[in-house]
Amino acid sequence: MSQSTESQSPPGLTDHIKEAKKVLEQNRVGSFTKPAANLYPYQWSWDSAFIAIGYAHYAQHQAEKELLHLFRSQWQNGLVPQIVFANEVKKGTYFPGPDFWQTEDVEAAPDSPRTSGICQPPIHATAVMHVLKYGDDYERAKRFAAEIFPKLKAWHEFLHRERDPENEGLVYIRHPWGSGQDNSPIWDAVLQNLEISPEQVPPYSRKDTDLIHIDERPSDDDYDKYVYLLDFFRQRKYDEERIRKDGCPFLIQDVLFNSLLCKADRDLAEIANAIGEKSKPFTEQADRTARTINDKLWDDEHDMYLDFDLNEKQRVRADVLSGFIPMFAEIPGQDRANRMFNYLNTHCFCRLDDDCLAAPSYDRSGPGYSASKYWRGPIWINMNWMLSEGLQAYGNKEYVTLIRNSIAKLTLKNGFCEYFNPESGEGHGSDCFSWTSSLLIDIATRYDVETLED
Ligand code: 9WN
Repeated sequence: MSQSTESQSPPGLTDHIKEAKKVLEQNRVGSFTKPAANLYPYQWSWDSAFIAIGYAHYAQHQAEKELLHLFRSQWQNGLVPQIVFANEVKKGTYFPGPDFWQTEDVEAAPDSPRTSGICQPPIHATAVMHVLKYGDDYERAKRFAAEIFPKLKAWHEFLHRERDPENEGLVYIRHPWGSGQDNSPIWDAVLQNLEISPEQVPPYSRKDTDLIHIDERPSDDDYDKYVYLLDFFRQRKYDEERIRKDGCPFLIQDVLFNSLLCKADRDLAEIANAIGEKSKPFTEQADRTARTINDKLWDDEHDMYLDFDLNEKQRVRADVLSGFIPMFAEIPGQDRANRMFNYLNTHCFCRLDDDCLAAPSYDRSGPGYSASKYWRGPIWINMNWMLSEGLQAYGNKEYVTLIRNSIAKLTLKNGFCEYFNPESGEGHGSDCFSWTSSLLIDIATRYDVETLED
């Protein structure tokens, strides 16, 4: 049973979808798809979920393989690692590679392939739901859902058990990489307050700046802090309780991560219904997370949701696009959604009446905004994909169309880049980026989007 609402794509777009499929094919390594050929040569957790969302429309088996490959490396405690390394990739290609993470001494971690020791936002149940909805063989999709269900359940249980010590309904992340938005201004204050001396940073050498100009990537100072945190975890053998008790300096309840968990718990409830399992525990958990996000993370002064720093015991002021993502999980009521929309629909992000591209990752008037620097302004396709799905639920049709057309225009003009300059549309970071391609496929398949001729 396919519920795909295949739209009649305008000619330019049909070829463009073909190009997007080519990117995924080129980035595929056996059972998984790399985010990008050179910059990211392994399997990344949330990338694979976004990639499966595209595959669901035309290569259901590939979507299933992608997710099953990731969950094959799930830790025994339920953690789904941010990176699954591949034994075939030449050592030293990416930093930090498997030897740096040292997970071989951790009982819960798999021996081969090795993995990193943090995790990324839990959008996997949402991707599985996409396969159930849009895959062309529903019976097969149900068998796949039944196979992956216990693994998804263990993943969500890990997060609620290990990352929510006060049992509040909100989980924490302990590294900027855990948010998926590595270089976001959200982390500025926390990282600035983290004072470390050079001898506290183990020797390392960056690889990312061999490929991408440093101006677009995090600073060396930030990288030292990323590495310091990583070392803090590996010294404690990734034991969550020890990490907390020993005063982990980065403990954040992140809006994006928790919104995606809430959405994923709702999707897990739907998956449970489809395969005859109990759905109530997941619905209850999602309701609890939604309530706490509304009570604790909503900022009445700034009309958006903000992260909460557990060490400083306060919200972190950074007006980033992810502050609107609770709409993706339908967490805010209509009134809050309207207030967020009124802010989004200003020059700070992109105003419907201006001829702009929607939507930058950070308020244009925010301190340190940059149109080309990683997570500090550029347009990311995954964030806008989630935002457009969320806005649609609240009836902001025109803006949803603006976002979807921006995605089509940006990728048609500039290729399937990792991120885009919101002023010029120029592509940045890696080219041939997998989730940019897969989400274009999803949008162009499900909705009518315009071509470049405007
Ligand atoms: C670290 C792979 C990943 C994405 C993240 C993005 C970037 C890695 C890096 O690339 O992060 O995880 O080396 O900068 O920020 O969202 O999953 O595409």
